[in-house]
Amino acid sequence: MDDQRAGLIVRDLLDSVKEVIRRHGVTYPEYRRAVGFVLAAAERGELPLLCDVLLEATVEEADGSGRRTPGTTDGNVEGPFFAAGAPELGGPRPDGGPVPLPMRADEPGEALVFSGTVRSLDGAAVPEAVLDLWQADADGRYSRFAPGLPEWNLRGRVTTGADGGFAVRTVVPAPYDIPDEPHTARVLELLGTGPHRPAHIHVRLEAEGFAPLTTQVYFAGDPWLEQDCVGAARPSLVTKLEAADGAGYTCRFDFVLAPAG
Ligand code: MBD
Ligand code: FE
Repeated sequence: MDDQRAGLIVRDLLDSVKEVIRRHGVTYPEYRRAVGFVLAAAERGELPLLCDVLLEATVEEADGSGRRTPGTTDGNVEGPFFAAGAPELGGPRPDGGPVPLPMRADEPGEALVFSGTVRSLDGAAVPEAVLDLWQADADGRYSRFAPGLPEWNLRGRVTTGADGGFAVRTVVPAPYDIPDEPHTARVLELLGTGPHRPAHIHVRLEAEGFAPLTTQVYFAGDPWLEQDCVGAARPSLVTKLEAADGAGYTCRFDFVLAPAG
């Protein structure tokens, strides 16, 4: 971004904020309190969460990169919990079984096999596509951000096979709540938005010759799909949890990538 564009945006942003200050006759104590609120949120490390919850879905919409091509999978917000460098889990197993995401021996929650394909717009399989997956555990916690979880718990990179297929074994993620993040929760309370996100699995997809895709997969019937505090959940990204023979669930999602450039 060049300085001219940055200057334009900063000027417009300030004009909007000043207009609100004037319209409401904001008082000195209110102003000091607002500055203190932002400072305290920053000191607690909440700013990435707060900004993503309040603004990222709008940025994703306005930017629109990677989801302009009709017929390709919609993008979705990355959120504050991506971590680069997740373990490489490789391609499909010779026996066709799902590749387990790193998890605890006694990982809580319902077992889930998440599988699908990666294809191009013409329906051709995309082999060697890399899916970088990350999700909350059954308590709604993300490793590397919540204390007490193994570093890469429920995070990993898998590669599609010759038929464009992938399959991972994980657990059903819990809807994400924001109860332990007081500043973000407070803003959502003031807005009258609940502190909930529908359960979801994040994915960053990369394949040679294709535009990278950052998106999320949601589950039908989730009570928070219509009240996502981030405003990001989309019907096109909803899949269905099916009870598996034996125990747990399966779900499928077929991704369609746009050509690079
Ligand atoms: C999340 O888990 C998330 O995915 C987003 C976008 C914002 C807050 C929490
Ligand atoms: Fe998330």
